[in-house]
Amino acid sequence: MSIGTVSFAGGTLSSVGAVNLGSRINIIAPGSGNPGGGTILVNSGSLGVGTVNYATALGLTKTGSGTLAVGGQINSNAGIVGALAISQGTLKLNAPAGTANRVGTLTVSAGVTLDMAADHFVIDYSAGNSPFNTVKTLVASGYAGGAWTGTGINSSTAAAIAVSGAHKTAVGYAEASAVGLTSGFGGVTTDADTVIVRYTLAGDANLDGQVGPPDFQALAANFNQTAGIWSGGDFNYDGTVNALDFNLLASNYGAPLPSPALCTLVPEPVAASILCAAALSVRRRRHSVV
Ligand SMILES: [Ca+2]
Ligand SMILES: [Ca+2]
Repeated sequence: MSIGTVSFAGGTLSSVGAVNLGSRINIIAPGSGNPGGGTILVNSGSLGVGTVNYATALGLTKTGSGTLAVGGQINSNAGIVGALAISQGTLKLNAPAGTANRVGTLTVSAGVTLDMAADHFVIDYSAGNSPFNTVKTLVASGYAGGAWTGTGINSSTAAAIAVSGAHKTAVGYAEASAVGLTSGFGGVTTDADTVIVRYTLAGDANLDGQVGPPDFQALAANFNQTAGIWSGGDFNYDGTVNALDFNLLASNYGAPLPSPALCTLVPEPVAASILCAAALSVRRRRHSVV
């Protein structure tokens, strides 16, 4: 069964089988007789939808143990910061390459999964209400020791590459202000009150999709610290910035960001001696400045 446009103005859309909503879901402003926003219940299997377009700050709630697979961008219109709550099961992202999903609030309940796949995600929060620590905890849970199969925020793309890829990928997170991304990211609005989450290479501290000198410098500046965050060099989410994180960074230094289709074609990592030479070169420059 395929359906075109569905507009949510309150209520529940329920599926127990395979359904594809080919176009988009509009989260429309509340009017007389409806509360705005709505719930998508997927009891089992997978429900596919196109874009999710917010025209109201009220939100979309995903319930049921099945998967809601979003095949387009989740985007709040300019000036709107819609809510997304995943209360049960899994919500899987799949926005077009280079475009970010954007919401105002994200709620992922315990034991529930946001599958980032290879996406970018922006939470444009209200001042003083940063979800940074919540996102940090959710991503650490999804990491699952490197398998990327945990609940919380994980990535099925990173999970596939964890099995066979030469260059490990990850879900990085940062306050936009910490990585200089306060004037837009992935084609959507960002500002100083924004948390950015993206699929990228392990070691990409500044979330630019590459592992290079700025990432090494972030790690070096925080080495041996025990309150580690991704943008400060904690690439295995254990809270400490140490050699384990350096090894993740070094194995991806200068590498391209792989996709699942490419991971089996990517050659073995660049020789460790070259990586270390590059890293040490950066370190020497830093020390010479200091
Ligand atoms: Ca980087
Ligand atoms: Ca670490």
